Amino acid sequence: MSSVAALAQPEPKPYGVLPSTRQLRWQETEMYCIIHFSMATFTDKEWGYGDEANQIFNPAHFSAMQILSAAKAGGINGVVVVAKHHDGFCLWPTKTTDHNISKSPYKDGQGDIVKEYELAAHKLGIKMGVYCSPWDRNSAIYGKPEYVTDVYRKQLKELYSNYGPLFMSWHDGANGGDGFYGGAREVRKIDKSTYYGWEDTWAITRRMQPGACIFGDVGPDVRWVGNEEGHAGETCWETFTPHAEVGDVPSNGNIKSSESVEGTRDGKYWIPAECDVALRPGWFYHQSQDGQSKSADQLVDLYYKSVGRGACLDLGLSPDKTGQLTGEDVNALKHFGQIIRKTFAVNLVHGATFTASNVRGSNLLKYGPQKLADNGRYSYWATDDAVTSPELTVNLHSAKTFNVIRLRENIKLGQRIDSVAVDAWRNGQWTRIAAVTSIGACRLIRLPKTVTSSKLRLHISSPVCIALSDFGLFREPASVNAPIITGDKSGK
Ligand code: FUL
Repeated sequence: MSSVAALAQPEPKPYGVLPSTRQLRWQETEMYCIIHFSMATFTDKEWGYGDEANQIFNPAHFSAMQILSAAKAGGINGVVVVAKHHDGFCLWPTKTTDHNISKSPYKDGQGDIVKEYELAAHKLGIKMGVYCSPWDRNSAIYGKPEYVTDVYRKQLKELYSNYGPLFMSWHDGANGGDGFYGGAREVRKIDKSTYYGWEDTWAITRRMQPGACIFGDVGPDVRWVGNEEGHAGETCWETFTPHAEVGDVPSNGNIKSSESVEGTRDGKYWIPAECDVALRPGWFYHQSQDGQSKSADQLVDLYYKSVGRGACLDLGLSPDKTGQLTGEDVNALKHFGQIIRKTFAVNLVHGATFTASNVRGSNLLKYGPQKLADNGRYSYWATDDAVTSPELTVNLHSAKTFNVIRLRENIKLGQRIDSVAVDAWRNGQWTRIAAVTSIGACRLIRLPKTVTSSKLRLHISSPVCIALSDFGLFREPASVNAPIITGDKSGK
């Protein structure tokens, strides 16, 4: 059986719902960070009440460059700036409220932290996104329709107008409760299904930032994975049919989030998962949590459980009161990035021969190179239309030692594959070394120990012919379990 370049062959027909170009771009981002640095950093809280004096906000050494350089060293390709958290304090000079940076001592009221992030991100080649909390514990009119139309949506419009093209607009599900509310100091409950008028809000995002993926509990572009621990389900589908927790209409804050972890096989919409998790115990910096940041090893584990399950990893970073990441955090990121880069530097499949061995009369067709979104890194292999459960043999031509297997589908043609089992030829026989369900954009299988073999066999099961864009074998560096040494903030 030979593999043939099949440029003249018609491409396989797409299957089910498909990703948009903006979703493909988001998928290629793989890892980004969300940065919580605001009033709550100075009040040592996770959720500010909204009554904070603007004078409190005055970081002496804020450096978007220090923060984003450390993120980049960690392999992070995008940033979601928390421009306003639940306390309502805006990190840009907004016209919508006095609770903002222009009324603080920072740079004598001339500062704009969102702009500083944008400029640093641009210099470093990192994508820029924003989070503007819909819940606002400072606003006197929170709970009234005018808050949505005259405050929240105007804030979004300011953010969408002044900070370049955004790759994400992040919409939180935390909704209403007690707060300052202009001095009322009371509990305000809103109807989370209807109050924010998400359809109208998201129409603004689409109009002003057409390239931005909208994140929310229900997507519509990217779904919350249903936990803040940074992992997707062992099986995780890119497609999803959300259901409401209460009533019939699912919305941000009203969703059966237990279903988000795995998504839905053949779901109604293409809404892949984002796995968010903070590097430190809290989203904001707290001195009492120094020494408790996740280690590089823990981050590596989360990488396999998020990116390796077809999702993206959104890592929470928390600059301290000076306005920079601590040495401990900088080092964890640096070491994490080194491990990931080393692991995937050499693909041991290079030069291998692929054959579809059990399929009589069928060729394994190679199409490509195809553009996924921007990187153009995907050519792909497909079986004939009638061949839905092929067995692919990968001849490595010499013994290779590996402990990571990577599989990707050409998701431009939908999520087709149900499951893959992998056998290795060892001691004169086939031995099963892994079996997984759901592949999608990326599936990383981290084996419990290394395997040495010169030949592998994949059993693929799919309702339609397969379109596999990647099969890779890698070996993690020996230093994965090396201890983390805390260092200075420059990462030295
Ligand atoms: C949550 C918020 O309530 C947390 O404070 C944090 O911003 C996290 C990323 O999203 O829902």
